[in-house]
Amino acid sequence: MTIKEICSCFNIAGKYLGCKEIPTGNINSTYQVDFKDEGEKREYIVQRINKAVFKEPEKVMDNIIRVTHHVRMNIIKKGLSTKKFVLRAFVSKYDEEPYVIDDQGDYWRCYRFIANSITYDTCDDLLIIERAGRAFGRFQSCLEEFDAKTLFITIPDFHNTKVRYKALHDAIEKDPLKRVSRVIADVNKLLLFEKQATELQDYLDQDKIPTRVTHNDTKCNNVSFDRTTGEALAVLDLDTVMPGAIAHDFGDAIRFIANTLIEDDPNVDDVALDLDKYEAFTKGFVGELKNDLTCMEKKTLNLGVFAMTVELAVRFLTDYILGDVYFKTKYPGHNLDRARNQIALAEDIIRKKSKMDIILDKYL
Ligand code: GN1
Ligand code: MG
Repeated sequence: MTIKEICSCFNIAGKYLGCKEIPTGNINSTYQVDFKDEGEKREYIVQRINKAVFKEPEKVMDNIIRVTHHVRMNIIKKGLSTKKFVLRAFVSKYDEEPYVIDDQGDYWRCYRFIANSITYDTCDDLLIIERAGRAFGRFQSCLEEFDAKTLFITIPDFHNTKVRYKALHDAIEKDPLKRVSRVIADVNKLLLFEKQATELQDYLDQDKIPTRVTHNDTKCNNVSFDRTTGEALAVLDLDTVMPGAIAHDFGDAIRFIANTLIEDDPNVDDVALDLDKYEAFTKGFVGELKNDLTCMEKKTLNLGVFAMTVELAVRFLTDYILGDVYFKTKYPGHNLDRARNQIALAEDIIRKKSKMDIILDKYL
């Protein structure tokens, strides 16, 4: 089905004008769609959910609908605009489900595009970074009373770093494309990190840190900003909202936003953790949440930065070894570049750990 035909199945008012693909995500296919209604242009985001990754898209959408409903109620309580601060998913004309299934059995969904908003794949503006931190913190605090146990686990063990390491070991064992010999040095570095990077999972397994509703994909391009005022608006990409640890969200955000380079830049010698960016995000995120955090959660935030960076390195390298079957790639070796970039970042995080601790303490 064409994007126009998909759109015609959703309850969208007005006339379809056209669409363009947004190539940033590594998993789903995303299109920005224009409509004209009552003389005004209105924009929507239409996405095909990757079924190889999300095996049960209905459950992904069920989580999203319930979480956005809960966030919406809290946004109203805070006196903020629900059109700006929370995603709204459209339902099908035919059965009112928040998705449409096409003739190939693929699931599509449609969100309202937040008017006059923009997202940043990279960002050097410390105020924007601080606001991104505040937005993820606010998202978290809006979901404080939401019972994490009621969410579907749409990708089991998503941030279980131990399970991610197990998958790497299995991939090395299988070595289906004979790629392992090319990445021995990278594998060895990851093995050195394994004990420390899986410590956070130990704390979760032993209930030393609480399981909360977490976003689980806190890249800065998952926050929308007002183009004119620079204000942080809604948190986007709620596919992986599931039970998790706050340190996952903090760590994932820092590994992405405070990297001096974008996560797939092959110039690994220039990869480093930018402490100013680290501080800006920490100020926003921790500033929003510190009164809600347990002592152990506070202690494990920086461990989360290391764990999430290593976990991504492990996931990218595993996918490289298996033949690039999970993440979308733009060229052969793309996953290997991503893995090496994250390994270099992890090495710098080890070097800067004590400086990060001093900065974090300032905001706790
Ligand atoms: C994937 O497609 P995107 O950018 O939303 C991945 C995340 C990774 C990220 C790395 C469901 O997210 O876990 O951190 O790529 N999402 C899934 O860029 O695996
Ligand atoms: Mg995502």
